[in-house]
Amino acid sequence: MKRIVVSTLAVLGMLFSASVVVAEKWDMPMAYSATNFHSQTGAEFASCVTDGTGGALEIVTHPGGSLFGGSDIKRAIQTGQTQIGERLLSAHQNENALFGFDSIPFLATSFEDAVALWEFAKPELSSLLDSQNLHLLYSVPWPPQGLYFKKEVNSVADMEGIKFRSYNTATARIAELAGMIPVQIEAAEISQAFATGVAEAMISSGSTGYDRKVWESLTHFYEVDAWLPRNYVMVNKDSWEGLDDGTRNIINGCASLAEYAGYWRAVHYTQFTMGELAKNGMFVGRAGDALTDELRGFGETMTTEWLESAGEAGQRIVDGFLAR
Ligand code: PCA
Repeated sequence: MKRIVVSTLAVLGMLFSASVVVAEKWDMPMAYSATNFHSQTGAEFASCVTDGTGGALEIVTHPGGSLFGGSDIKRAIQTGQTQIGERLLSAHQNENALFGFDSIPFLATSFEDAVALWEFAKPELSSLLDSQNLHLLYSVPWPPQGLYFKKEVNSVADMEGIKFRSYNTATARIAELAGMIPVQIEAAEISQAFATGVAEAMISSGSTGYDRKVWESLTHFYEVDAWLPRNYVMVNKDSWEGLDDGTRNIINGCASLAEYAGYWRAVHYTQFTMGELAKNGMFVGRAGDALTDELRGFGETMTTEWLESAGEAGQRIVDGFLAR
C-alpha cells in the first residue's frame, strides 16, 4: 500500500513538473491606454498566441504603462526583465537616428506612404534591433500627425514661447525650430500635463487627442499630416530563440494578423477620432497655407539633419522610398 502511494505521488510529481515546464507566461508591457487601438490589437495578438499554442505560451498584456512606463519598455525587454512588449519606434531616435525614419516631416504623409516607407526601413530596423538583443515582430502606424493648441494659430510666430509636449527627438526639434519650449511627456501623462499647464500644445494624432480627452484643456486641432509614426512589438532575442519552431510559427501568424488588423484600425480611427474631437467642441480643420509653408520649411531642414545623422542605412531607406 505504502509503495502504491509513493509511486502515485511520484507520477503526480512528474505530471506537475511537466506541466510547469510546458506552460510559459510572457508579460507584455504596452505604453498606451487599454482602449487605444494599438493596445486592442496587442490584446488580440496575445489571445491569438495563447489560444494558438493551447495555453502552452500565455501572453498577458499590461497597457497604459502599468507594468513598465513607455520609456522603460525597450530596456526591460533587452535585459530580460520581461520577454515581449510594445513601444513607439521613434522614441529611440536619441539612441540611433535610424529609429526616427518614420518622423521625418512630410516624407511619408499618408497610410499608403507609411506602408511603402516601412518596406524599405524594416530590414534596416530589424538588424539594428537584432544587434540590441531584440527580435522585431510586427509594427502598426499611428494616424497622421497634426497640431494641437489652446488658441487659434495661423503661423509659426503664433507659437512663440508655447510649452510644447514632445514624444521623440523630431517633435522636440519642431518645438525648437518654432521657438517653442519642448517638454517630453508620455501619452499616459498628457491629460494631467495639459490640465496643469505643464504643456499647452503638441503634435500627435486625432487618436491620442481622443484617447486622452484633450478637449478638456485644448481647443484647436490642425490637420497637418506631417508623418505617421509607428509602434512596434519586440521580443527578447534569447526568449525568441528559446522557442520551438511550431511556437514561433504560431507567433508569426498572429503577428501578421495583428499587423493587418492594427493597420486597418488606424485607418478607420483617423476620421472617427477627428469627428469626436469636433463633437466635443474643438476646432478641427486643415492648417492654413502660411503655416503649412513654414512647417514644410522645417521639414526640409529636418530631412537634411536626419540624413546627416542616419548614415548609409538612412540614405538607403529614403532613396528606396523616393525611387519606388
Ligand atoms: N500618439 C502617440 C505617438 C504618436 C501618436 O499619434 C503620442 O502622442 O504619444
